[in-house]
Amino acid sequence: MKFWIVIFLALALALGSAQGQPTAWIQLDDSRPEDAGDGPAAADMVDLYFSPTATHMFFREDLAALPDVGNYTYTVYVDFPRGGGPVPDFRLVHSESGSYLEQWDGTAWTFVEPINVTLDPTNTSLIFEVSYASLGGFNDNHMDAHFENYDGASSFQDPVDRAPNGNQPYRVHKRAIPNLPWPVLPAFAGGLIVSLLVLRRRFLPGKQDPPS
Ligand SMILES: [Ca+2]
Ligand SMILES: [Ca+2]
Repeated sequence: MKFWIVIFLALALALGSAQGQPTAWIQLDDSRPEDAGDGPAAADMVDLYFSPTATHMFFREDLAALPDVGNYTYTVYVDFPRGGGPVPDFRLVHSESGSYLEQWDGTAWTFVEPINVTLDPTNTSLIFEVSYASLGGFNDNHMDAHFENYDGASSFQDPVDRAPNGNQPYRVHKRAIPNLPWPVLPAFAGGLIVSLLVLRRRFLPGKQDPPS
C-alpha cells in the first residue's frame, strides 16, 4: 500500500510541475531601469519582468496603479531573429475586447489565439502568458521584447508609455533562461522513472536468494 501512496504523491508532484506556473522572475532592465511617472498611472510601467517555464513564457508589467482596460491597451511585442529585421513577429494584447496573441504577416497584424492575462492586484501587475508552441518555439539564441501601452481601449494609435524608453528592446538570451524549455520535460520524466524504480525496489519485497 505504501508503494502506491508514494506513486500517487510522485504523480501529483509531476502534474503540479507540469502546470508550469512562474516561480522566478527575471527583471528586464538591461541597465535601463524603466521610469515611473512617464505616463498616466494606470498605464505607467515601473518594473518589467520575464519568466520561462517548461512550456510557456510569462511577461509581467508592474504598473503605478491598477490597469484600466476601458481606457488603455496593454501590449508586449516579441521579436525573434528568424523573423528578420527589427520588426516584431508577435504581439500580446490585453484590452477591453479581450486578451489575445497576434502575428505580423508582413503587412498587418493577424489574430492567432486568445491568451491568458492575469492581474496581481497586490503589485498592480499584469501577467501575460503565451506558449512557446504558439510562437513557433524558442529556437533562436535570443529574443527581443518591448512593452507598449496605448491610450484608448483596443487602440494602437497613441502610445502613453513604452518600456524600455527609446527605440531599443529588452534582449533575453536563451542561455540566461535557467530552465530551458525543451530539455526540462524529458529530464523530468527520466528523473521520475528512475525515482519510481528506486522506490519500487525499496517498498516491494524482492526475490529471496536461494539458500546456499
Ligand atoms: Ca513608465
Ligand atoms: Ca517608459
